[in-house]
Amino acid sequence: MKTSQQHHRCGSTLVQTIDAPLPLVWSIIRRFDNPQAYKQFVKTCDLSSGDGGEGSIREVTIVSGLPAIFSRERLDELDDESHMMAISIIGGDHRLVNYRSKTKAFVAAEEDEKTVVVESYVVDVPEGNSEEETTSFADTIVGFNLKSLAKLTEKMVAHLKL
Ligand code: A8S
Repeated sequence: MKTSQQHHRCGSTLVQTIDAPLPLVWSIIRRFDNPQAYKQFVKTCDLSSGDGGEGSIREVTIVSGLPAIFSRERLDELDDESHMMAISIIGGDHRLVNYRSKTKAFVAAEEDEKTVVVESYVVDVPEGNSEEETTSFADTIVGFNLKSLAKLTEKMVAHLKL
């Protein structure tokens, strides 16, 4: 008898310190309906279910040059008290199958005006790929997104201070 297929999973955690206050950074992160505010690989985003709260589903299209055209994603949790959101990727023409992420924002220790964002994810390792290939691909995208979130919110702070 054939052994049941092993569900190979992998994941990692990325940390970004941002020179902007938590309420501002969180106000950008929490907009499940507007990831293109800082995610540069997102071309368009439309909600196909919900109003941006828990349980909402978004249909994301990806800029050209990447190995994917679209992604369907669900907002599993949105907690404005603990500044945490959890998202699942539930469809699309890409290889990040069963991708789930958790993003949490904190006030930096002893730095009231700084924010630390911690993003973790787990995902299936696709047939024919190694764990290392899978995490390095996802880490690159998540890392870009966090850098771009930092750049945007730091620029907003600079403008607010003018
Ligand atoms: C996020 C995280 C990731 C998004 C990946 C990892 C993705 O949007 C891109 C390319 C892909 O091949 C997969 O927080 C997918 O958005 C940029 C379309 C899901």
